[in-house]
Amino acid sequence: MSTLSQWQLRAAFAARLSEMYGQEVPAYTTLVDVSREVNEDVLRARGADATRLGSISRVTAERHGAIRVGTPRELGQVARIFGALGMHPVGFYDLREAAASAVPVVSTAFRPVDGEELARNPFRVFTSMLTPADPRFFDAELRSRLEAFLADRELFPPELLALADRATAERELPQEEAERFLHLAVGAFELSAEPVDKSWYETLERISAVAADIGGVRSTHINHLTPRVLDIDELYRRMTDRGIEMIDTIQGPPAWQGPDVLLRQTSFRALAEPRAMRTPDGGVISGALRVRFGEVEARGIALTREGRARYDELLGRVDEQASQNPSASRGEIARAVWERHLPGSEQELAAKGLAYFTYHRHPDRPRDGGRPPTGVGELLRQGWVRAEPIVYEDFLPRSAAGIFQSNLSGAGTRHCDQQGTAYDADWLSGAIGRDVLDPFALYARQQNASLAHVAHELGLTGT
Ligand code: OOG
Ligand code: NI
Repeated sequence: MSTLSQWQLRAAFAARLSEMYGQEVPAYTTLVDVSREVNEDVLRARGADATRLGSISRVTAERHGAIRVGTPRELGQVARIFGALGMHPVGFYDLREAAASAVPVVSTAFRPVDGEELARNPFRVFTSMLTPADPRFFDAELRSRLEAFLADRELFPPELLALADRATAERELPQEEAERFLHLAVGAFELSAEPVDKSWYETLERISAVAADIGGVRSTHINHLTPRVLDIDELYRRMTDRGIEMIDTIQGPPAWQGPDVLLRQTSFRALAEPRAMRTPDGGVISGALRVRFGEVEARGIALTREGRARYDELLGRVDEQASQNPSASRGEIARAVWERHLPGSEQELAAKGLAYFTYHRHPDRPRDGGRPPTGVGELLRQGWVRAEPIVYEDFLPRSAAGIFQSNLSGAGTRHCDQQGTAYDADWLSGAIGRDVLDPFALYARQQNASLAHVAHELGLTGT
C-alpha cells in the first residue's frame, strides 16, 4: 500500500490550505496570480541569476501562513500537528515590545530545518500565542475570564492529534490515514461559521483586536498565506495598478543596489467578511469582522549575528533621520543609509562575516601547484572557492509587528506603568515540550558543514 512521507504530507497540506484560502479570500488568489506573473517576468529578464536564492519551482510553491492560538496547551498541539509535517519551532519573537500599539502575543515559526527538506517544500507557519498573564494588557478579572474561556475550547479534534503523533512516530502515513489527517488539519484552520459572542468579542477588542481574534472565538483560523515573489517593488506597483489597496510601505530592508538580504514584506489590509454574531439577548444578527488579509514577501540572504546587529542599527539610523525629516521618503532615506553602511556585494558580505553562505571549491581553478590560503576572504578573492548565499528562512519581529499593526482597527490599550511578564525561547520550549531552535545556529551549521567539506577537498585540514 502506498504511503505519504512527512514532506509529502507537508507539501499536500500547504497546497490544500492554499486552495481553501483562495476560496475563502479571493483577493489572495489575485496576489498569487500577480506573484506568478512577476516571477515569470523576472526569470525571463534575469535568467539563472534570478534563482540564486531558490529554484523557480521552490519559489513558485513557497508560502508561509500565520495562525494565532491562546494557550501553551494549544501551542503544544500545534507543535504536534506541524511536527508530523516535519516542521519545527524556530526562533522566538516578542511582539509585545515591537509595536507602538498593543499586540499581546509571543511567537515562533514552525518550519523545516534541513537544507534538503527546505528544498523539497519550505512551508512555514508564523504562530503566535496570546499572553493573558501580561498585566499591561489584561487585569486580573479579564485574565481569569479569558483563561477560563480558552481552557474550555477545543481547537484540534483528538483524532487529528492522534494521526499527527502516528505520522511523527512512523515518519509517514498510509494513504487513507494521510487523507483523513489532511482533511482534519485543513478543516481546523478554516473560518468557523459558529456565531461570535458579540459582547465578549467587543470586550477583548477594547484591549486589542488581536486578543479578540484569538480569545473571542471558539476556533482558530489561518489569517493569511504569503506567496514569495522575486521582485516585490514590481509586485507592489502591479497590485496598486489593479486597484488593490496595499499598506503604504514595504517592511524590512529598502530597495537598494546591493544584494537582497533578509526579508521584505508587504500586505493588503484585512477585508470585512460577514460573520454571524450572538447578542446578549440570545439573538443572532449578521455582523462583519476584518481578520484575514493578504501578504507577499521577497527573501534574501540570511545575515549572521553581526550582520543582523548591523541591520538593527541601520533601522535605528533610518528612524532617526526619518523623524528629523518628516517630509522625506523613508524609502529614500533607508536606501541612502544602506548604501553608505552596508557592503554592496555578496563577496564583501561574505568576507566581512556579515551573511551566511555555503562554500564550494571552484571547479575550474587551475592547479598551479601553489598552496591555497587559509582564510575564507582570501580563498574567495583568489578564486579557490565560490560562495552560494543561504536564503533567510525566518521572520523579522519589527516587520511582523508592522504586519499585525496594519491590520488593527484601533490602537488598543496597554498600561505602560506595569511590568510585563517575561517570556523567552526557553520558556516557550518548556511550555510546548520541545526545543525552540535558534535560527543563527541552524544557518551557521550549514555554513560550517560546507567549510569543513571544502577545507578537506583543498587539503587544508590535517587529514
Ligand atoms: C502574524 C504577522 C507576522 C509575518 O510575515 O511577519 C507575519 C499574524 O498576523 O498573525 O506573518
Ligand atoms: Ni506573514
